[in-house]
Amino acid sequence: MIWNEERETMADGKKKELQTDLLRALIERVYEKIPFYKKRMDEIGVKPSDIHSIEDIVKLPFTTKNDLRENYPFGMFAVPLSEVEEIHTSSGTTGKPVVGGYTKNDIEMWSEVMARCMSASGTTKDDIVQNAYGYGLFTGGLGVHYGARKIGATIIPISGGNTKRQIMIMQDFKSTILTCTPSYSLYLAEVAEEMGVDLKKLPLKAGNFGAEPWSNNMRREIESRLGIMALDIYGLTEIIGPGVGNECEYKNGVHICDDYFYPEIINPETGEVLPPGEVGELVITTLTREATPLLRYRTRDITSIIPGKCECGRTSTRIQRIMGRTDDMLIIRGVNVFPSQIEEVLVDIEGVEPHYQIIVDRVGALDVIEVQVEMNENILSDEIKDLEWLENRIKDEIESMLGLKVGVKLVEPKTIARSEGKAKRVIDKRKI
Ligand code: DLL
Repeated sequence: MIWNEERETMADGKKKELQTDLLRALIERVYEKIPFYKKRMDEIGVKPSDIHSIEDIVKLPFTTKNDLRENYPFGMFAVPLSEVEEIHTSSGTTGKPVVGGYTKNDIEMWSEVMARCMSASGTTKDDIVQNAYGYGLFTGGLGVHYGARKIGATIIPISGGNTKRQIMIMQDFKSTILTCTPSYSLYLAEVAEEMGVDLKKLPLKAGNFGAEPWSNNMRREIESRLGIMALDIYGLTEIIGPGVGNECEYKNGVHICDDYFYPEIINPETGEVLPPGEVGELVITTLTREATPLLRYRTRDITSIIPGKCECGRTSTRIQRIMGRTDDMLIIRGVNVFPSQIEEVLVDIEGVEPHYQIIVDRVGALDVIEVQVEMNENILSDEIKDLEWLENRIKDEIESMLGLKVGVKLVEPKTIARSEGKAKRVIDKRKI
């Protein structure tokens, strides 16, 4: 369902005009209000008057996570705190978090983009949204909340965790939409199975899953175990939170709300802008954000722009689902490895569960990885030689995908820690 027909199906020419107008206004604003940007632009000799069209965006400087850290907490704010209605931060576990501020208009814009994302997954005012993203400083909970509110749906603000209670509420309140991380949705399925509850028989019909990378195979697993349509929602605190984009029912890339968030793909090594189809780092400019506007923010997320238009009628730029981050890409003996590639293999293999962890270690001068994956109850009682056969099969499949030999260890069911939010897939012992 398209929430905002006029904006979401806008012709390319008109969209460009709009983006140009918004970019020009943005540049004036950040140059005047944020000393960091004035300095950056002066350094490279660019004035607001040099920006005539959206294509001139390439003249502007990038912003990095480090820039935000150096201006922590409020140095990048373009408005006084008295104008700020809400503050969120990233869930970063190392160092200071990234801070995002929201004015009244920012919250209104967030509600609008989230209404689009949730409508794309079929949410209407008649739906009951079980929102199991964490409420708090994390943007997941309140972002979904604002979108569902704008649509007029009934919200269950249950937040993450307390999984048995989630299942009970889901049954009793007849939730129709589920919002949480993809890994948590599978944990919900597992607990429901233990409780003897068949989620497929409940009225649940769809969900917006995001905040961490997940694969198409994982989608199939979620869809079959929960009996729903599972769509990908993307976003990050720096830009707005969830709501930067969402898949539509064609499941063919994430539609970016590009009338608010202007996307580019760059070569992360050189900063050069790459054409549609080429994989690189996603860079986003917030065209209207008032409290914490960002120019060409380097997200570190790896993806590509999908050429051509989607059958759904939306004209927005689409990106491939995020493959991983430049900073969680492992380089093992010269081979680039994203946890999502390993997941892709595991989810397709009979006998193991999509619960896994990748242990990276250094033996002598050599980096090695071991993939620990849970076997399921059905094969637990199999003979040792059958389990060895399965381990070898997983090794072979990963090797043929990555061109890299890895260790594989089958572990007992339910021994890998479950997460209520973002799953921790990589344990890097090299840093310890
Ligand atoms: O995770 C916002 C969010 C909440 C998105 C709920 C979707 C749903 P942060 O905590 O700032 O914000 O983390 C942002 O998470 O740069 C990506 O690396 C990753 N990420 C978010 N959505 C996806 C996704 C929220 N759909 C970081 N696929 C981003 C892959 C995702 N990675």
